Amino acid sequence: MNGSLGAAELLPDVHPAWLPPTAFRALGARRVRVVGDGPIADTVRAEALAATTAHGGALVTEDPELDLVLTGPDDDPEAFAITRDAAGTTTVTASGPGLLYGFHHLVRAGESAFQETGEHHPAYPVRMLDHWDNVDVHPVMGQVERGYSGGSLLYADGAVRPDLTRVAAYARLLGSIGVNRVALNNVNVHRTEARLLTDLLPEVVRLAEVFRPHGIRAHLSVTFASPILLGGLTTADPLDPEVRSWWARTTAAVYAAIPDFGGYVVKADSEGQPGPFSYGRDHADGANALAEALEPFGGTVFWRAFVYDHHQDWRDRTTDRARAAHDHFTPLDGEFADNVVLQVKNGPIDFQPREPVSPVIAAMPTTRLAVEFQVTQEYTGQQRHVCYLGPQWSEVLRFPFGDREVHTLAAGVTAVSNVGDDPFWTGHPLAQANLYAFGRLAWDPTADPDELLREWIALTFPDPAAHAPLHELMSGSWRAYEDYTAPLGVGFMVRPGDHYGPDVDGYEYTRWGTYHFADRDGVGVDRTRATGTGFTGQYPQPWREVYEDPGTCPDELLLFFHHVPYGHVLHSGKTVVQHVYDTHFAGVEAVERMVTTWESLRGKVSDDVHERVTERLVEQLRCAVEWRDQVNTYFLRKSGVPDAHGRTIH
Ligand code: GCW
Repeated sequence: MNGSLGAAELLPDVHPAWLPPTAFRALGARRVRVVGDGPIADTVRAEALAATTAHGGALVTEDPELDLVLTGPDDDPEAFAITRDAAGTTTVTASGPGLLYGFHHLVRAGESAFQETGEHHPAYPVRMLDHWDNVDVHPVMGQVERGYSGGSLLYADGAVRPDLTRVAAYARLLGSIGVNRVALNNVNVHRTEARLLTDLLPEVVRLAEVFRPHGIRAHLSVTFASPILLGGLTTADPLDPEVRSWWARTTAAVYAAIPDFGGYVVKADSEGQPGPFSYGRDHADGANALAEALEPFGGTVFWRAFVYDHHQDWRDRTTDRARAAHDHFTPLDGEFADNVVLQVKNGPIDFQPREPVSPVIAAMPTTRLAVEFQVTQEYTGQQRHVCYLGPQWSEVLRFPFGDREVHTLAAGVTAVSNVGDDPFWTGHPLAQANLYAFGRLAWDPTADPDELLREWIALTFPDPAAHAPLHELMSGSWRAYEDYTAPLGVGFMVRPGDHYGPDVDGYEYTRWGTYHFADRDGVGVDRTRATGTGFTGQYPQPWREVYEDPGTCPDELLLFFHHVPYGHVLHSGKTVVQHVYDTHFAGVEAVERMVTTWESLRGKVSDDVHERVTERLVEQLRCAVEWRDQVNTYFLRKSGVPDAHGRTIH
């Protein structure tokens, strides 16, 4: 089938997410005309037809109340304009996917949007989701690396699924929030997946066809060793002419099959993946070789900055994983080709619930950067816990480096997807909000994440009686998660391997570079210039000073930057150890309130959703209690300082 799945074709056994028929209420009673041809216009037409059929409107060819018009080509096919004439007709014009975005803007904003006039543009051309899906089931990581929503949506039985109906429904959801690029396979590229670039390319063609009608371009994660692995060459040296010509030929074949192919995602010299270092070359040499092959076709290389020493010795206090991306990449600023985007994780270490913003983002003014977020909740409860991450991403995007907020320094945003073949898409039905908020923030990084949460709730849950309680349950859920897990930005007190649940010392003596250094006197990582690893020096003013001094460092990041005694007094007036106790009790209490609130929603949300979330909340509460007790007991035993309120610590 092709990808134009309209709302009328809702899949019976799949949750409609934020596009149930009721979401189209505002639009549906109108007489709607869609003018234009091609895949985007067809998608909009299918949507409009479904919406009007369900709500008593009609698809018309003349006298429309809503006119959706695909114009001739112009330079911003993703933008749309809304006008209103004296007769009361609202017209949306766009020259490409903007028509779809305009349509969904009206759906979301409801009646008021029909009165407005104006132009809308996405903040960036790059609004991308990366799938860490493997074609084959990996012996350790399973089919989706860090996937918490069942198997892969894209692949089954060692190939792209024969029936792509659900992929089309997914593409429809992404198109509705403005996501315009997907990478189709894991950045850790294993043997079978490497071949998506060559002999398995016809499979990729099928996927690209399904995404195209929703304005979404397909990308592949490729292994840097492809010329050896797939091309039979003896080297993958990026400066070798044969290697370059192999990439050129291979890439030309990809474009012959998929003319709107987006480009490559590359994890090189990172966690065991091959890269240019083997040949004495640097990351710019590596990225530029692939960029050269993609350039004639308008393709982009997404080169990841997640590079660090993953064989560190815990005894070595001079190596600091937080420093690694900046140390590796900032000397290369200005050396990357124009069609390279450096993909930088939002924090300097690894998607922890709380990290400072990566200093790399401020340090490469002549490189195109994309901020990478993790929608899949690897370190934030693995879709068993409610954890609405919109506020975290918003804080990052709005973080000021001098007079520029992060979103103005970036050329785009990317994120690791959280969907799978689960009937609710995301395992935890409320984790759909993260996917939604990511897309909406990628379109407008200045949007208020709390408003986006309200928007998602209103679209997803038809009964208004559910809206306020749901908002209350979810809006503070990231803070609650932060409260009952690793304190004050120190991070990584998770179980090694699967990264779920507490294990305070689990990573303390490993090779991964993620330590907290707790002893009987204190805890935290000294990353100061004065006495520590010097990481604070990677920040521009004022942050290099703000973070350097425990007196000015924000409480929530104190242990990321400083090793302090347990009696150190925070800005909040509490000692560090009392803060640990208090937040851990408070975090569990917050989850208990979530349970009660959710219970009150029985009958106000559909039974299947109620049942699934109830099941997950039982686990969240169990796990939060485990976190509270292990962390509190650990610090009581280390410090010997009793809880000021005499609560039970085991
Ligand atoms: O957070 C880590 C994950 C790895 C992942 C890596 C990365 C795909 O634990 O599973 O590998 O990040 O971002 O490359």
